[in-house]
Amino acid sequence: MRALTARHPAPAAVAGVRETEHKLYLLVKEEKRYADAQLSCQRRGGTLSMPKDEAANGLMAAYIAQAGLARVFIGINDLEREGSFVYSDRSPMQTFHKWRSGEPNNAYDEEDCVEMVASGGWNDVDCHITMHFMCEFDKEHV
Ligand SMILES: [Ca+2]
Ligand SMILES: [Ca+2]
Repeated sequence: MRALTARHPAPAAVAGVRETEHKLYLLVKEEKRYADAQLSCQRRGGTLSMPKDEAANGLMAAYIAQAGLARVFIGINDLEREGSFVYSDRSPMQTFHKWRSGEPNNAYDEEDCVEMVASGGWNDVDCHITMHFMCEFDKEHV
């Protein structure tokens, strides 16, 4: 049922789907904390979206902007080791990044999760705030 869930998500909860040759992206318009957002993506058979290159980052940013949203959780965090950011598949961040000016700043020593704003920039934020989020799915797995 994973494929069905990913390709035919509940209309009220989502704002369409974007796809590339290898991936599907799904913006979920439910406000959740980071951990609950990741669980929600996993239950659908995916993970929080991981912008690993310019193309993926641009696609995600356009999707957020077109949905009229200001920010969403994406699949990057430094929960395990402060300042050591990893993607939600646990792979370490490589050279590509889109941190906004002055970020990541780990404000109040409490920012271990990451949001993407509609311009495509990244900011570390508190994991316990709630916001919309974006999942991604490998096509070979859906
Ligand atoms: Ca941090
Ligand atoms: Ca920050």
